[in-house]
Amino acid sequence: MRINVVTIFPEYFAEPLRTSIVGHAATAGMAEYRVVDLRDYTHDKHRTVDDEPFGGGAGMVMKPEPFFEAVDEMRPEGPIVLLSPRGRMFDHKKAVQFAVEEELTLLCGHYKGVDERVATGLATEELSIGDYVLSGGEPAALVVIDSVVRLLPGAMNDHESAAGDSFYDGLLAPPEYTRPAEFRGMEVPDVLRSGDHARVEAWKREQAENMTRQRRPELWERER
Ligand code: JA5
Repeated sequence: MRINVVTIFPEYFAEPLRTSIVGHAATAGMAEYRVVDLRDYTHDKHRTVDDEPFGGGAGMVMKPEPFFEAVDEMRPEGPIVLLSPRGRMFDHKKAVQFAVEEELTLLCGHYKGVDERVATGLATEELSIGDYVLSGGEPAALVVIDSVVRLLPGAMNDHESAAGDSFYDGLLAPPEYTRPAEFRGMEVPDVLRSGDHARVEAWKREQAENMTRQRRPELWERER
């Protein structure tokens, strides 16, 4: 899968895209990242990407032309996503949709926002990763990349495997423990050390259900 990113901070992506599962996917040829500098698609000496808003108001707005020219040159197939707090909420279902695409393009805004014509005339969808303000779309783009790339076939080894993740079957994952069996007075539940596989699986299921009901009632209702 090819993932394109348009940003005024290409360096923001360098280390994350070389690290962990996302980095391994590229090394192993399952993912290819193309990060382009929005300023390379400007035509003035100062490489200007923003301008004053029509109708006045504080702050600057990102100009449409560099985004359109960057995407024109990439000729991408598949979804073109503008990361924006106004977008529909990104979730695991959307990550699965993206993971079966051949190509995904992510547009990162900055300043007060992006000219609306980027949202309506260039992006195929607008997505948010949560109800909080970011200074730009870059952290959100990395979140989308991570959640999508780890789903690509072969991206994860058996230890990391996507099966059993929170959200894999719509429930939060049950608690996990490793050695030591007792640590600072806190004990690992006996059932997990019983060696009784059926009891262990029943306990995990029950824990996942209780955890989901208590912490994420809206997920629990969706599941039923
Ligand atoms: C802010 C100018 O989904 C959370 C997000 C917040 C935020 C995003 S995505 N983009 C921007 C932005 O601020 O471009």
